[in-house]
Amino acid sequence: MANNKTSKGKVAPTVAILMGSSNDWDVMQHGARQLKDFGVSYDARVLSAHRTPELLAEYVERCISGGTRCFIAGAGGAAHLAGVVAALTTLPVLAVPIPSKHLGGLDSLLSMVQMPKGIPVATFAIGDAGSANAGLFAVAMLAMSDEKLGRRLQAFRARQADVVKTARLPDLS
Ligand code: RP5
Repeated sequence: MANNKTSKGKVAPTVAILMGSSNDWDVMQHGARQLKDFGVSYDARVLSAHRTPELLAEYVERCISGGTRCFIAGAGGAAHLAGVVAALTTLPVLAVPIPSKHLGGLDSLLSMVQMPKGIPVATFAIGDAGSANAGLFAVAMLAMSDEKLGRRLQAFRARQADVVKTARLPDLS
């Protein structure tokens, strides 16, 4: 698992992926996978807004001073991790609601998407798709100032279009 390791050995990752529990990794790995596939350096790390608030603040500060461009934060339940990170930085914070045991992640989604006016977090879909899309959105933001990355993103989209164009449905028997 890519936990607590900075890919490509940089001082600060281009994208910092945070999650409230190691149990969130099953979902959060999908965003990490997108970043890895696009060659974007990332650091995936377990830090909790309520269990380790000081460590979280220290880490966010290290990322900011090291040149990190955005944060992806995944959490479940009363999911305040993304909001707390956003309170500590003006860098973009992308929020991934983790499916929860009792409410299926609706609690996580509402906790993230209902941030009070003034401290935004960009909230994605619950679960794997949201995590992957947060990774792809981070790539899209970075591609605004990186032509090569932009071309790779366009090629990725073209491959998806090809799958649809060549889709064949089975005949009825
Ligand atoms: C949050 O509480 C985590 O993001 C996790 O999704 C949820 C449950 O945590 P665990 O009990 O699985 O560690 O802090």
